Amino acid sequence: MLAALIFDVDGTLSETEELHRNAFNETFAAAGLPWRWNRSLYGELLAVAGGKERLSHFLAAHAPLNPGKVDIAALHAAKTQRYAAMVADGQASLRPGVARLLRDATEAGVPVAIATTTSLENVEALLEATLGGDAATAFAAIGAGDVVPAKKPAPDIYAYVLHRLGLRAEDCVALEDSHNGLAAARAAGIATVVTPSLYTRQDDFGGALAVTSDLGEAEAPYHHLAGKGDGEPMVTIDALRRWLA
Ligand code: XBP
Ligand code: MG
Repeated sequence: MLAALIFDVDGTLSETEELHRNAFNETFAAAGLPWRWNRSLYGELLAVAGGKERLSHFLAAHAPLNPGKVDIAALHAAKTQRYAAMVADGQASLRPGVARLLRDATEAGVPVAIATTTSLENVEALLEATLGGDAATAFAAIGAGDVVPAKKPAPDIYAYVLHRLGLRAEDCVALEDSHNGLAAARAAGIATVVTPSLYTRQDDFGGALAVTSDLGEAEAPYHHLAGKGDGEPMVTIDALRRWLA
């Protein structure tokens, strides 16, 4: 039984975190704010999921300004505009095997869905730029951003998507790239395949159904890292059915 695939977005569909980081930094500069997030700091800040939540955390922990003087929602809205423009400009591409697995799912009649902490605006920009104008309509459910109050690692966004799909957790598979994402999916009861990304390679992926370098292509198989799928080339619908059984 494989009733649906539920994809994370940032780090899983695409290596987007450098674009998010650049969008934050450009937004700070345009607002005359002195902060610049380098890779090492951003790696630490990613422990807090969600851009607004990350900003609040940064202000509380690091920023020299009085947090009350910064309009986090307005700053984040400006960042979202910059990020979506970068994506529309072609600066993001899908990770190996993503388009193939999406096609595979469609051919097998397995619905696909999205569960992400980023905004719907950003998800639509990424899908349109990488898969074409109406790509979002191929997803049976999209759970994004603030539709739930508690972001990953809370299970809420996955519970929301399961509810929208009308499916049971044990019949679905989640695809994630981070410890926070894995924790969220697992807390919702969903078996999870992890493809670590730029900022998450050192994360703890204990409890994952499988951990592979990426989803794999026929001519460029994944590297198996843990769990199911050793000796196989790709994450496919057939493979997921076997791994879940
Ligand atoms: C991704 C995130 C997001 C992005 C920024 O987590 O944490 O916050 O970094 O996006 P996941 P926004 O892949 O687990 O969903 O600024 O739009 O929140
Ligand atoms: Mg992610």
